[in-house]
Amino acid sequence: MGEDLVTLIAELKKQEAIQVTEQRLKSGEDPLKILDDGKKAMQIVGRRFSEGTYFIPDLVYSGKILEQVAELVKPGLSQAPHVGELGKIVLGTVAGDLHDIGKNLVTFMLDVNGFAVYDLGIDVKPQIFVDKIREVQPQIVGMSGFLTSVYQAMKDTVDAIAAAGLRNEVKIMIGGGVMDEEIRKFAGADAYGEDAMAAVNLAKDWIGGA
Ligand code: B1M
Repeated sequence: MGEDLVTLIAELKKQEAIQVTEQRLKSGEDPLKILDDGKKAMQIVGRRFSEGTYFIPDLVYSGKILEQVAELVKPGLSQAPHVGELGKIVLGTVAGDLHDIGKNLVTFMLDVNGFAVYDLGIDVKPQIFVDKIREVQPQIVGMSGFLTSVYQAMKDTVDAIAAAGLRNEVKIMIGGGVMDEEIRKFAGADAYGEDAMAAVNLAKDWIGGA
């Protein structure tokens, strides 16, 4: 099958990456494993960017490759019979952060697992979260963040939800490349999810779904 998917995405070989993805799907492989390889590849891309061998256009291009891979994989993940019945989740990438590939995967996985997801997009200011919570009254709020510079924005968002008197109405989960349990504590959120499936499992635990 030639080079593996992690290497192909990391080397920015779009056509080959798409071909290998199609072959792996055809052979019946678990789509989540393919997404996991995509994430590993992006870690390599990120490292090369930090080391100065890749530049912004490479980050952008790698993102486009992963988005296309994800589009191919998505149909294999969509098997939820009752979309939107388990509960409501308001979710977004916090203020100051424009990354959305990982957030979009989380939105997608929550959606196909039966949650109604209100995706607020990127660079979402705390007040926008608050307004949407008031409007749709979700059980869960999800915040994605991918930059160390947005730790404070995570905390500001939780604080704004509390100041609006809504903190006891929602469970809050955070996730994203540079997030972890320490940042969860700092921000005052209820849980940290490492990947999209962890987000789904947390949501099911909280809402009591299947
Ligand atoms: Co940027 N970027 N980027 N970037 N970028 C990172 C995040 C970085 C780690 C790269 C690096 O230097 N090593 C670094 C952050 C360093 C830091 O803060 N410590 C970085 C930087 C520095 C920047 C800029 C500042 C660069 C610059 O301009 N000088 C700039 C910031 C712009 C801004 O946001 N204000 C920037 C810009 C960009 C692009 C726009 C070019 C592009 C984003 C395109 C897009 O998202 N549409 C980009 C990309 C592609 C990356 C990397 C290479 C890949 C991100 C990605 O898509 N990963 C990234 C390196 C890396 O990730 N290691 C990097 C794949 C994705 C599937 O994984 O995002 O982790 P992930 O999502 C996972 C989990 O985290 C989890 O589930 C997802 C699916 O499994 N998850 C949750 C996500 N949200 C969750 C929420 C949950 C639960 C789980 O509950 C609610």
